[in-house]
Amino acid sequence: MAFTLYNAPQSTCSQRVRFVLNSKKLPFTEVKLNLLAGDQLKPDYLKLNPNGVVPTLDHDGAIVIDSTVITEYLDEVAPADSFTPESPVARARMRALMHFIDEMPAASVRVPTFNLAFLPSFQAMSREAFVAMAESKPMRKEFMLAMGQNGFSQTEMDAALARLRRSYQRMETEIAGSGGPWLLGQSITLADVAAMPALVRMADLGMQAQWQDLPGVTRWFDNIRAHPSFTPTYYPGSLLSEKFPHLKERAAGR
Ligand SMILES: N[C@@H](CCC(=O)N[C@@H](CS)C(=O)NCC(=O)O)C(=O)O
Repeated sequence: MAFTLYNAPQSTCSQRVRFVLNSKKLPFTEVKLNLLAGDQLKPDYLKLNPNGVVPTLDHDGAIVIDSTVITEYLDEVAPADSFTPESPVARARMRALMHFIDEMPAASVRVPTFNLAFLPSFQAMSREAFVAMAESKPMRKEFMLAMGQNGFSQTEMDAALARLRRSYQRMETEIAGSGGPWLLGQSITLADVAAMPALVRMADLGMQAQWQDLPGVTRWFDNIRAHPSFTPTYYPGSLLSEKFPHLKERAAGR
């Protein structure tokens, strides 16, 4: 089986797929796209992924897109060390959680990410170049135009942070209900992998304190960072604070 992963080191969606590939010890060729330079919008890439986003998996010539779909696909074609529970009911719970995670924390984390990390790059562009870039994005045009070159408003930031906070609370409830330490109980599943990058991103943005009163989530976060696949997934250059030093200063409260 030959795998090529089109992705970006710092992309949260890509990190989910790298985690599963690494866990299953599936060798893969990594093609790194520069998202700020617009590699994901080039015609050849759009033929693979018409959404103009990463990740995209090429498995022996078969193209699979969307990170949650890719992780489920990998668990099907390489079922050893499964990330999917046995029973249909537990599988349904896992998939429902994955949908929740995509709609809530994974979507909401884009607001602080763009405001705190990417905005200076967009502010350096001319108005015309910014609008042209936004309009060329198949899925994120309105998101980019809503952010604009002044960034999301405080009201929009607060709303995103409130949605993230409710996501951590939901995780706490799931962990308590399943007995933990993972979302669905004793075994790590694709739902944990789906949630991982949003929390890593928020910690990288200096906002880990937002779940410090939630013991289940705090332990979950320690556990996923201690997982053997974490370090190969978050290889050097995978955190935004490595690329944007102003985030480190912010996280340090300077
Ligand atoms: N639902 C998609 C979302 C993919 C996505 O939003 N990818 C981001 C990086 S995490 C991206 O490529 N953004 C490029 C852009 O906004 O132009 C998935 O999970 O694969």
